[in-house]
Amino acid sequence: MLTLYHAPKSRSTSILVLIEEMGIAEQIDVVEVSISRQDGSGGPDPRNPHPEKKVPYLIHGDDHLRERGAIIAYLTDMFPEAGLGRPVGHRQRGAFLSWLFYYQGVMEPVLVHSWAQITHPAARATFGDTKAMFDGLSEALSGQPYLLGDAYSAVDLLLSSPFHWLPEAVPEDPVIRSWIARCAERPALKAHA
Ligand SMILES: N[C@@H](CCC(=O)N[C@@H](CS)C(=O)NCC(=O)O)C(=O)O
Repeated sequence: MLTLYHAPKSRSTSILVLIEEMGIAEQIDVVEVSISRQDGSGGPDPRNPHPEKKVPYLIHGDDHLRERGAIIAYLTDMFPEAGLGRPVGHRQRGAFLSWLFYYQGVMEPVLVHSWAQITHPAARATFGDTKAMFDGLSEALSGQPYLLGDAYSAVDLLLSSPFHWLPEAVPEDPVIRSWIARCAERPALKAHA
């Protein structure tokens, strides 16, 4: 059995949406926990096994996973028949992993720095800026509806996720706007909005 630690209106909602998209809800026990919120509300939940009391956190037997990208790779590998991932041996395995890691390692830091109005030459040299990030997304999406081509996948779910909650972060670029709108139409996302 798999157990997901989740807090409403947090990043772990992306994993609930993924679970619904994949049709694997019956195989995952969801435990709702409290977390410390940026407005000072909430607080760490002693029942949450995450080492920093964050969500999402996934437990499978003795194995523990943190970070949405890792959890997404794990679940899509474990249930390949759901079609949301790109298993080992698939011709798009590298592109799939690259987008997941790009989100965690570059895109989210760039978005958080921009939202918090933090600029520093070292951050810029390491992560680039919002223009480079949006130009890259726009290029990847020009001529195709989703990041990996014609089919929606878990990378669309993860990379579009911040824009559903932070509309002010959505750029003017029509290619990116229409991709976000397509992703927002997914019934699984609407069910957890
Ligand atoms: N990089 C992590 C971020 C996890 C994270 O920061 N989650 C927030 C909720 S949106 C949290 O649990 N905050 C509570 C805390 O920091 O104590 C991921 O994408 O999974």
